[in-house]
Amino acid sequence: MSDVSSTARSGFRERFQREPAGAWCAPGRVNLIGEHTDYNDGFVFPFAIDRSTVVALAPREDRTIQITTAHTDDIVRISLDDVTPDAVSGWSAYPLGVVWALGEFGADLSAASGFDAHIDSDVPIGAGLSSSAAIECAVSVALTEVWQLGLDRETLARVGQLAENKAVGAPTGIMDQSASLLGKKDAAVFLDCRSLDAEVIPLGFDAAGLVLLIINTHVSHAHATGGYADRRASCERGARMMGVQSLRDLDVDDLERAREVLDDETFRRIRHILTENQRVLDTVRTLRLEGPEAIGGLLTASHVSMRDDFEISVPELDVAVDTALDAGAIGARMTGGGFGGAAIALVRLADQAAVSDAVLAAFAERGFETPDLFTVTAADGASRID
Ligand code: GAF
Repeated sequence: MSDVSSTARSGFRERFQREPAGAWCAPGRVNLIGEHTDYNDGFVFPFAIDRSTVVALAPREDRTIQITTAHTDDIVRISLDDVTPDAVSGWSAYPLGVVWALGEFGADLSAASGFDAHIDSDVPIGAGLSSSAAIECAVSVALTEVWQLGLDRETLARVGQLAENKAVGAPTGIMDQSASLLGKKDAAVFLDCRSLDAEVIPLGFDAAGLVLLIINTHVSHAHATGGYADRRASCERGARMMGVQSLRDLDVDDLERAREVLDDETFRRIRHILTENQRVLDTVRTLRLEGPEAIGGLLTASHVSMRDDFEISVPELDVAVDTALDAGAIGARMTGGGFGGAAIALVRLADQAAVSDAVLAAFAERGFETPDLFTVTAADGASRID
């Protein structure tokens, strides 16, 4: 993090030939459990990770916005008066989408200054660790302070989600931005996506001698296209056919009726959501009562449900999960929207090397691209960096 913090500032100086007014950071997230439940008004249990996006920013005297990133030589320049979802594209849709969305949430930008901003990040892109939410949240906390908007974090999560839905075009839920904004060190965020009530729950991994291993398969995924939107549509269709406003209005006791009312595919999609909501509740309860060693089976059951019922896994994720479990992980699952990205494995520190070696060997044996393996810890949410 400290590296990105200093490279974001030095990148700003190089690109804009002046000092930034400040730097703001927002973490990526890993979802421990509760997948595709957020846009169904359900429960999720993600945590902010120790990998962040940093935006170094300074206001301007005029209404021009200039944004650069460490990942390209582009400089995107636009007037504050011209920022709409249709006017933005590519990587700049994330920060500029936030500018537009702040206005949609009541921020009065009629007298706001333009700004120069430089973005740097050590959240891996395309790994299912929410590099996009990290950009949105870093920009929204920066502009909230610089423009003195006084918006709370729940609103900023909605701002990021709106930017993603309308400017980027991905029909995603509220989980990623909530984790990035509300995360706390060594804890996960238990979020009710209907009420947006959030509770921070200590994980206790370190004290239990556990680590959370990320296995980035490098299989790329994009939520603005294909499978993600298709799964969301299935859930909405299932809710309509069951006569409820959202799948949150159902629980596992409704599965028998769902089996009668729904076609087989829609039934399996809905079974994933209803059982996943229950697994989130069970994970939170188990963590509290028995500690993190006891949640492994729930993580693995979540993977099986995503593989067989929701059908959003890919062979690389299945091999990562199965191999990690065979090599001693106490639980493992794909994380994020699916169709690629990363798996997580909850592993005893003493087994970390054996699990990593086994996964690398299994990927090599099948001719899969070599995965990246690294651990993450739960970190604080978005903030200004002093
Ligand atoms: C992606 C989305 F952005 C989230 O809103 C969530 O739906 C997740 O996929 C699946 O749980 O990260």
